[in-house]
Amino acid sequence: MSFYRSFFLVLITLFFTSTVLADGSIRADSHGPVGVMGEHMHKEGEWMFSYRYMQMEMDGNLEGSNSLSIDEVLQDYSVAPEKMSMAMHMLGAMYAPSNDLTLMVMLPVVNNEMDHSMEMAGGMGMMPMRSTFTTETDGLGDIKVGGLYRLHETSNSTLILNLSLSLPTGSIDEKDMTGMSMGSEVVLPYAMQVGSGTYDLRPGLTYNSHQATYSWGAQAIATLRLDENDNHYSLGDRLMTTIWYARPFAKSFSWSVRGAYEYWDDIDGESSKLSPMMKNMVPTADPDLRGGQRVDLATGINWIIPGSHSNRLAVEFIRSIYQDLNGPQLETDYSFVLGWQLSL
Ligand SMILES: [Cu+2]
Repeated sequence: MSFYRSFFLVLITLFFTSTVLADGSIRADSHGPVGVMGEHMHKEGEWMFSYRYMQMEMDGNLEGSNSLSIDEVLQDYSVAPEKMSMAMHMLGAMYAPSNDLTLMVMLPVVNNEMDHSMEMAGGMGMMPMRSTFTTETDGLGDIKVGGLYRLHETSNSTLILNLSLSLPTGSIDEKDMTGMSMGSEVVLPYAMQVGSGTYDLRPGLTYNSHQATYSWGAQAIATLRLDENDNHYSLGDRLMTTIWYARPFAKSFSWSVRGAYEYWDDIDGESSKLSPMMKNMVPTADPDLRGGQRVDLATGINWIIPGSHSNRLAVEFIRSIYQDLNGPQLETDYSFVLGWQLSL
């Protein structure tokens, strides 16, 4: 066999191999880690439906980056938040009317639970009395509608403009009994509400790069409150930035590592549904003790279910490694996200 002939055979083999790879095997890391949203686009005419379950666990109080014990919080307040668990079911749909534009809608259903310790002053010469109580809220959260616009593309990278609007569909009047409400239901502090009550603009940028053996991406999304809600406050603006690295393995899997930084402001205004005295009794009712910043590290796995290139399962575990909070404010320990995605 002549040199030219073998060279030609190798070229043809390479050509068909790369065609098969580009055509037949969609990589699991063609979508980012499941905790990142709006990070991939679709081809014209494609639909995607998704379900995500997200849970965040908060435990203990921080003032700045220093831990405060329950006893320390109770020196200044009669109620101290101890733990909070936030669960979210999120349904999503994506549709691409063209290769340059992907539309998306996200519908969250939220469940919040907060455990508190409470101290009531005892009578003359008596010890103060400690007790605990839990409040719970749930319901439809704020629906988000928006789009992803392709700003720039090369053979292995994409730059996306993210723009969505968060609608005030979630309630800001959620009530429950508290340890101090004498058996009646009262409107709960800010963190227990399931909605923001405001129209929020969410602009952002996402960059994706796909190489032969790995991929990486980065995203920054801001949440800007456009107005004041019916209870005369608006939650603080937020900035979320994240960067990730992913590698395919075992044909239909990929694993990822990700870092994230999030900053959020205090609340503007003060809820007209909370008694002004309440912020002296419990820190969660103080609009000036809601802001902070946090650094997270995450690791996850994406899996394309073999046999059907349109079905994906993914999981991501997120650990908070640094926080600086206007406190006393509850500290985030960890969260996780489970997701299922179906492309049509
Ligand atoms: Cu999608």
